[in-house]
Amino acid sequence: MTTERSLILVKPDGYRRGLTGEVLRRIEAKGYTLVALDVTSATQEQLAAHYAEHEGKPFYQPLVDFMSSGPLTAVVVEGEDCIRGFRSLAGATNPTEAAPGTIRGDLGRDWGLKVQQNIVHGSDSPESAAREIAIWFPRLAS
Ligand code: RTP
Ligand code: MG
Repeated sequence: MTTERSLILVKPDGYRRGLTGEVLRRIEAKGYTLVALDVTSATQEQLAAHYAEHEGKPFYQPLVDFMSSGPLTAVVVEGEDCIRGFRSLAGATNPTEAAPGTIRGDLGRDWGLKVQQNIVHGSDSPESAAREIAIWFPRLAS
């Protein structure tokens, strides 16, 4: 077990629906520490860097448009195995398939749109976390 950091985004759907506090509550209730938090509007540069792995996929432009559609909250979380742990709290990417008890399973649903709007993002590996923290919180880059 290692103490590590993860980059979480409460996406614009979560912001619009007033679920930011609920997501933060679940993170804190799990025992993870909030290291940094910023309510912000993503720049095109941030989104291009953040979603570089998805460039060229059919959902890429709808995803960037969705992530540009309003404020989001970027959060750095710290804790033992919090990268895997938060992915577990978040649940499956598709909110219709996400298990009850997870953020996406309890709070997300399929709105029949061009891209899955699933409330949260969480880093998927230590390498992704370091890369994403540098995008959203340059002052914390390691
Ligand atoms: P995230 O990166 O946001 O934590 O989600 P993830 O790892 O579970 O999913 P990923 O495959 O990395 O996809 C990034 C985000 O793109 C949107 N997406 N929509 N077919 C679709 O409608 C579709 N596929 C992906 C979701 O918002 C997903 O979280
Ligand atoms: Mg991902």
